[in-house]
Amino acid sequence: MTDPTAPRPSPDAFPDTFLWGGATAANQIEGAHDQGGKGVSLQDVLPRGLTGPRTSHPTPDNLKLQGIDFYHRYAEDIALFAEMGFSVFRFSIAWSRVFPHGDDELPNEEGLAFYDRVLDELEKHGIEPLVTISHYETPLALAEKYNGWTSREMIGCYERYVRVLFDRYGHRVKYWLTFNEINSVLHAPFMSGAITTPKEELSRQELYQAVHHELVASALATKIAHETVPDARVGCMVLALPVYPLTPHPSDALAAMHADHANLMFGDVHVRGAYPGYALRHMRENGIELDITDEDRELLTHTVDFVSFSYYMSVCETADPELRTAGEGNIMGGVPNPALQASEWGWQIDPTGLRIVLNQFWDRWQKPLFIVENGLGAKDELIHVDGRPTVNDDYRIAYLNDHLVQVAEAIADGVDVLGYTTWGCIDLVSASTAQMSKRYGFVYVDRDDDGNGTLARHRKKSFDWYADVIRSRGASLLRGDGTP
Ligand code: BGP
Repeated sequence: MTDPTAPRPSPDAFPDTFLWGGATAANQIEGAHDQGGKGVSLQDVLPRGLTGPRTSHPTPDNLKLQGIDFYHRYAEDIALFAEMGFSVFRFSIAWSRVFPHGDDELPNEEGLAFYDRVLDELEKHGIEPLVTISHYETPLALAEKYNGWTSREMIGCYERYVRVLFDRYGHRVKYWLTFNEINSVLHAPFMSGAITTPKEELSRQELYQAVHHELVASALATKIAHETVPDARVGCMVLALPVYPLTPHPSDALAAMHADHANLMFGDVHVRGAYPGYALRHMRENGIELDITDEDRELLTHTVDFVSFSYYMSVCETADPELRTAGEGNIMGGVPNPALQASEWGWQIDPTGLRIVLNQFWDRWQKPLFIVENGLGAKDELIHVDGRPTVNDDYRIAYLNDHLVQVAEAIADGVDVLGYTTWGCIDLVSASTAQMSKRYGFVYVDRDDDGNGTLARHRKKSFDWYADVIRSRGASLLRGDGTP
């Protein structure tokens, strides 16, 4: 919980220009997996997310095939976001809707037209789009043909895709994110990097070469945007994970630094335009020899305009192998923190960590920061109040409230924060477990883990709470002692 004795941020902590909203990803909401000329994405063969094996083809038990049917209900959903007062909505474009196989000769017009309609609707409500170009949904054909990002061929496929997006939507979309949680490829090579080689057989050499190809592709997208879309602002997107030493022992502090470096490298390359010394040393000492061309080096100098990130939890690290038990449900590894509580899915809740990471990123990069994912996955119970279906999700309100208080603290610390989009502003299919029951939304969607339900939308208690926060520009947030 927030420390009630801490100095208070100024009441004007959130500037007028602060963007308030929510975030989603195509594969977790759209459904319509075989409509509008869409090709198969790697999510279509992951019926259990990261918790089970992939299948050879899409199977009916995969909830993402129908998602929450945003493909047909986007207008209703966007109207609900507008009702809460969103000034920004983060969504991703499904690469396989635009290029069904990833390397088709021509883009799929029907797929492009769908996103025109989504943008029309956002424009109608005055909501700024924030578009993720690639969010864990690479066309499956590219994974199978090239072994995903291990192959340099992927850079060319991605380039053709982004050129089509900038050309089509550049005049309507200002904020672009190149890859969702780009650093997660180190831990989830198939979902994040479309790499079909099983994780245990994948060499460090291949993995880091894949990382390099993604970093070059990301820089290339930034370069193209800057050349062709004058108003575009391009950001990288990293999974932020503050790492604390498990004990005050210097060897634990060093272990924490190394774990931190593995993640920070991605932002360092995106912001500084070259690999940092500690990364070069890591590669040297692990026998990793990257194939880097002169052209790659030049491309990497095209750096991002801002840094965006997801934040759900912090972890601890230790040099003691006996204490190195992996955190439950946490794909990024690390050791659980004995001082923190965890969500029902084992993700440790640490609002202060958000302030810490905002300060760390700002001190390190001096680039505007955008929190593009944060939220609590929890089981909700649908009840009726005055005959209206709703959810009393005080636990979600408490989680978001405490994290936003820490954002205000960071802004008072002098950190430049562009905005905040809560993850899964409407219930959606979970990425890690592919469940519906791991809910994040302000809006309840009537669908269960077996795929049953009417897909009807219901406002939760947090819906009104968030509307108040936005309307009051954060003044309605409560501190740990219950005071505004
Ligand atoms: C991030 C992903 C999202 C999202 C979120 C919550 O890692 O970018 O796609 O799903 O985590 O995770 P989950 O859905 O597994 O609860």
